[in-house]
Amino acid sequence: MKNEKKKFDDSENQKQQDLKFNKSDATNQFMTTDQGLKINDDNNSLKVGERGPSLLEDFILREKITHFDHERIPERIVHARGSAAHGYFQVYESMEKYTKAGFLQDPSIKTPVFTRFSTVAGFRGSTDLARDIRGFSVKFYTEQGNYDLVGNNVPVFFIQDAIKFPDLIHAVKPEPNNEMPQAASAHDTFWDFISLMPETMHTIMWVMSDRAIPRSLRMMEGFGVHTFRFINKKNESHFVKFHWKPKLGTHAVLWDEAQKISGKNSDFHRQDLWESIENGHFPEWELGVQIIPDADEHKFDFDLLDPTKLVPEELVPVTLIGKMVLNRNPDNFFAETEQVAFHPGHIVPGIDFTNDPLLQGRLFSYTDTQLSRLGSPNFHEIPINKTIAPMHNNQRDGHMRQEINVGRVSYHPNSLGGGCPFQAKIEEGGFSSFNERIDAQKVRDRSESFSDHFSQATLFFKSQTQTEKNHIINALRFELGKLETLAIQNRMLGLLSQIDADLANKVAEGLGLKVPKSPEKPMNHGIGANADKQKYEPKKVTNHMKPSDALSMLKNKTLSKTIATRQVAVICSEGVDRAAINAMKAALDKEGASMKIVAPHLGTIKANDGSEIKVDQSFLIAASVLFDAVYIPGGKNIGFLSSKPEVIEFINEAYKHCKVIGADASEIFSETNVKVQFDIKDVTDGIVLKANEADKAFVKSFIEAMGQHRFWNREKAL
Ligand code: HDD
Repeated sequence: MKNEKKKFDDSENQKQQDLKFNKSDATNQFMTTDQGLKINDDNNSLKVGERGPSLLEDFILREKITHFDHERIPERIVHARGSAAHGYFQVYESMEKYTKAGFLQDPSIKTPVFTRFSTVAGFRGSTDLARDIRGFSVKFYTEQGNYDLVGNNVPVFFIQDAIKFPDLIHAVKPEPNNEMPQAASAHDTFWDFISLMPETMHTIMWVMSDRAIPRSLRMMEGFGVHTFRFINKKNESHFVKFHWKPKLGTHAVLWDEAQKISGKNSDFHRQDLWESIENGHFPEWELGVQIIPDADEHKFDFDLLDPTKLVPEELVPVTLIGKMVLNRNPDNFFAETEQVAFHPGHIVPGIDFTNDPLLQGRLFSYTDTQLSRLGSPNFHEIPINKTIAPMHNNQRDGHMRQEINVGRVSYHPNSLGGGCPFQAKIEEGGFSSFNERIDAQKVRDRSESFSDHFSQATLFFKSQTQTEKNHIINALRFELGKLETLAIQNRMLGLLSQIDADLANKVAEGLGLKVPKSPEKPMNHGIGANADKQKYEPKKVTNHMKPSDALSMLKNKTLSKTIATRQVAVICSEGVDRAAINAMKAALDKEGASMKIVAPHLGTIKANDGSEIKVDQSFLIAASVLFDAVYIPGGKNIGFLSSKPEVIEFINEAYKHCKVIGADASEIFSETNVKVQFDIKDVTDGIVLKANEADKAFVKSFIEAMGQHRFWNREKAL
């Protein structure tokens, strides 16, 4: 049996080989039917005469149309909209002290991964920029079998028990009578459910924050959410929380921007991921772990098994243990991104579950959903899902079975097959569940340690900067403002008042309502009919948690000053200063950022030195929301551009969204909302002006300002 174990010296290549085996490339090939028959005419069906009816006999037509009719499979019930890429994971140093997981031992091994990002609520064709949690699923093709880390870009979840998942999803999906709204939580059914389930409050704070509208999939954190276990060779267990930290920092857009991007380019995130990989800017994340000794399980004010809670990084620091690089786009969206099947139950020795009741329910749901989506228990044979580890068992047959199992033995134990396939001892890599002792009564209940629904919601809100708080308040004003039912708005205000009085008052002000003096007690709805109501009374356990900088995107700016892969719109017309464009381009290239020439028409424009400049986008196509910064070079074009309504709108919008705007001449702003401060050294408002033609510091100041990303002082106080 030992001979069976293949050696994977370079396992990244191994997965690529596996996929290649199934790849089809039609270059220089004849067109054939599915049976390999060469096709002579793919443009006309078989008819009785040129103008006559088609013949049933036309097996070529029937085969083609039949296949077409069955091209669609059911989309994922949640996380239907997704984008994915291949890459690898590499551990920095052996984690053997904590886990025996093979892929976490050897820094020289690159484990192939396939990573899929998604939104939760929208259909497969919905916009990327919906306000929503993002899925962050990583399939590690390890030599011990597939390991899937199926997480989100938010470290907590709405509900505590999987039995409420169908309710949550029914509530957030488009309403069933009229299938509206698409990919949006701003409607009555969602907030009806939320307002009756106080346990959702912590996650609601995250979803109302800018985390729910990322600038790029490459600029999001990821979280395993649940507490898992690491198990080492000595069978010792440690609790572990997983984090993905993006090298480009965590960034978001504004809600006004998100809505406009959805109209201008609903594939904004998908395209951004695709193009950055095509251009060789491979997105990278570091894998972080918070490790908690088993003995400390009950040391916290919250329950480690409660998925609505996070472990503040200030209490247990995140240790970075490896990196993931995404360096290859899929060849075929359907075959890979659509057919990939993740499952939190795909684990390897060295990693194990905890009794988090949400995780326990997930362990059932994912295989079940693949059966209806991919249509067969053989979904593991689809190339993207296939393990690179040797795979042998006695499972047989089923729809679309690919494997041809030889021999007469398909049972265990057997003597006719020499006892094969063998069971593996633990030392041989056999999986064995952590033997946690459990001694309890069978109950349909929840632990009292799960009943603090507000402390961490408050912690999150309090940890934000004023700008971020304002965005949360406005998000709630938007979402609740769209509701038709006053009672739901009032219930929500009641719940918000338990999180933070200022938050509740400001949201109420925006809704033209008052925070109720004695909020309705929603837990009377969200518990079992015979439950002890006293026990379920939501508690606010602690106020002693200090604000956590790690929870704020603006305070927690590790490595985020980079402007790599950021896009600058360069607004031009005839007579533009070529040298100015060249200088900016050289500086941006050096930083890994890029520019697009935006002009009144496509084709080319003539620069001041008579040379031709290729236009990337016309004013009709471009919009400031699709860029990170704007630059208006000098030359004869300034006079023409400064009165153009499209240019004024472009600049005003970039200004409103607090983006960096650079210009060679202040006249460009004459008709815009931009307030130019004439102290050119001062770029605290993100407006960077060239002092004169010889101003060498200008480009540098522009790049530095871009590193600050947004200038929030332009936003008005609420
Ligand atoms: Fe789930 C898909 C993440 C709770 C049931 N889930 C899905 C995906 C992600 C998550 C990222 C998309 C996978 C992909 O890209 O194909 N889900 C989570 C997280 C949860 C969570 C982080 C809580 C911590 N999920 C959850 C519960 C249930 C499900 C409680 C059911 C009881 N999730 C599913 C599913 C999906 C799914 C219905 C839909 C498509 C799929 O699995 O393959 O089984």
